[in-house]
Amino acid sequence: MTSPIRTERHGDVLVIVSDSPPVNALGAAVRQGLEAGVKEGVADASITAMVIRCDGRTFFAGADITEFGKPMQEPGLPTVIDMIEAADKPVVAAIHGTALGGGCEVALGCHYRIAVPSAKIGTPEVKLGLLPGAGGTQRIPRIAGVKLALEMTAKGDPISASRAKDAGLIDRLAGEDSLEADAIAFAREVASNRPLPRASEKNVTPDPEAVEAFRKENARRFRGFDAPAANIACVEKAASGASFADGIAFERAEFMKLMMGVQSAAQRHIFFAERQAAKIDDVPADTPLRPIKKVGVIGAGTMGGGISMNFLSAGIPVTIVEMQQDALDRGTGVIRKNYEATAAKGRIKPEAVEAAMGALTPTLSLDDLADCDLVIEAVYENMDVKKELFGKLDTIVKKGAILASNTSYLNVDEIAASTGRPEDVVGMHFFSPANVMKLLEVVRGEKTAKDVLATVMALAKKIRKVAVVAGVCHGFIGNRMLAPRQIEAMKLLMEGATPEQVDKVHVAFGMPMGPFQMSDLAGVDIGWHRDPTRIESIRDALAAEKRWGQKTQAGFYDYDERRNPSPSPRVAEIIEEFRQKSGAPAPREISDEEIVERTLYPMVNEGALILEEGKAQRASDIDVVWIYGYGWPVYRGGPMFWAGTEGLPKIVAGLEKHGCAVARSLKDAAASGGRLK
Ligand code: T1G
Repeated sequence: MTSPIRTERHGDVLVIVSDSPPVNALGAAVRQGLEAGVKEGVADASITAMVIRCDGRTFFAGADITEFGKPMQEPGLPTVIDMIEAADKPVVAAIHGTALGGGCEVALGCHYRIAVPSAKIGTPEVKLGLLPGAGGTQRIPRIAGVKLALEMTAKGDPISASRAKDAGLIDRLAGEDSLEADAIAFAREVASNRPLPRASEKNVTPDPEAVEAFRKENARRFRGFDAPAANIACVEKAASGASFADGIAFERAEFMKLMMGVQSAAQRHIFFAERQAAKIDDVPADTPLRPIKKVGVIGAGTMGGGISMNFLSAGIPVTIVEMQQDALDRGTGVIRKNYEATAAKGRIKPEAVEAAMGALTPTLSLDDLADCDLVIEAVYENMDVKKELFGKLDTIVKKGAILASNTSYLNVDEIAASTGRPEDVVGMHFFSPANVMKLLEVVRGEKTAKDVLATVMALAKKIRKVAVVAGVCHGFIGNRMLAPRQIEAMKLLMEGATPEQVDKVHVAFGMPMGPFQMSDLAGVDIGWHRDPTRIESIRDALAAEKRWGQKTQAGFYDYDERRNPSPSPRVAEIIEEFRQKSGAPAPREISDEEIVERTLYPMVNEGALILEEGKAQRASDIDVVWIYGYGWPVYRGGPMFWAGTEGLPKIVAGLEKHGCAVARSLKDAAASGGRLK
């Protein structure tokens, strides 16, 4: 097999080139080729300097994550990097694209770094539950100081080439289209520099205050994660006066601990699961896409406004329709306010606000949607309303346009049947707030055309959503699994648990909030029959007293004017009244373990049923839904991955203990020692 690495001589400069699509990951062949290339340059007396660069879209984007968990083939990345740094001739890293993880570490092992202005460098290992394991935690602080090293390693976000240059991580900026030539010229310029600058030989300026401050200000963000603390500890070690060798030994030990841990396995699982979710097994990757140049959104409420923003922010014009002028004005006003708030935080430029608002066309007439390539309805969640609307759209919108419903539960096939073009109908279920939440459930109707699906999946990536294909069933994937969780949570109240106890267990598990906090946020009155005299559940009793959640400063909790929750004595009374009225047994002590078994295990069971019915393509898709739609802790890998780490036999036993009908596939997988696929 030919090596992905070749060497090219440019006079007295040897250029070592990696050509290993898709991202020049530093797999064994690349490492072996790099090592051979540098050795060639060192051994050749006619070579005065070397350049390392990559073909394709990016400089090395990191270690090859697919190799993790397998026996490591020599040479290891640290060995290659140390060899580069120890070379007695200058080695220049020529960076484009994203020099990430091990890629960043290779660059830092080089004596000099040159990058195109559009390049980014970073150490995102923490997002995989890891840390830079090839010297990054020791070299970055030696070059750029403790503060930036903490930001880069413990948060994992890449920085721009210009910021990297200001910090000394990049020595020079190249022309956007002349990287190789500029790198060769730069190599010639430094060829006779001695001593060669080696990051490992620099000292770190201690900054204990910065470390403590960083820990404090990120405590909430890092809650539950192992990797951030390990990254901080490695940078702290580098700044402790320890030798580079001791720092490396510490880094290696911390890296191995993380690599062997469940959290990193979970986060690596999600890394690949998210990319796998973008693939539809029976839709070829080269399916021609329908061009989407103009989008129509019907409904300018919270959802319609948020949905519109996704497209406006991606530079796609939106025509937004409402029935009444005041609702339309309110809706467009909220969109502007959201953009202005983002600009005020410096996250977008003021001119981006005007560009987005300039691409928004408000109207009261559906006829103005005639030339849209995609129309998304976000109107009242009622089947009759949606069927009537789609019937009208069928007569207005041009042929070939995609008609999408943002419904979160309803039958997309039934909606499609109200048009003469069911093949053009699809569900696009955004999660509130639609301009923030990354998940998009793409609901595939019986007749939805393959190019419609391919188009929507590609569009999702363009508007920076994580899309997962769901089949038509009540609640699709996410909300369908939410249902048994909420039902069991309500039953637990009848049996003696309190809302705050159930929520506390979920928050301790790593969820952003528990079932009752979520109800109060979304609205206790969502889906309520609105008849205060008809009280058939605890929820009805709350809704009847206008305890609709945060919006009425009372729901399962009481709220002060700043929406801070506190346990509600009135809710405790309501539960007690309801318990007595329904003749339920006296309340009992309920363990946290039982709360997990009763509320999380049924979600796994529902996920197994979803897979049995073919309403999700794969178990990992279900994990992606829950990570990006509901904030399931990524370090637990999603409900289905977590079930595997819990042990399927334990899940099945827990479900049976509480009288839950266990899905056949779950039972079989538990019995065979397999897993849900
Ligand atoms: N290893 C293996 N495959 C990778 C990969 C990697 N590092 N990065 C991407 N891929 C695959 C990906 O699965 C997909 O495959 C294809 O490349 C395109 O990716 C020792 C231990 C670089 C910003 O964490 O952030 O170095 O689906 O769809 O949107 O300290 O990929 O086509 O078959 O994401 O243009 C650290 C992870 C590793 C970077 C490009 N590095 N990658 O984004 O394309 S750990 C990372 C990314 C490490 C060292 C440590 C992104 C990207 P397929 P894509 P993209």
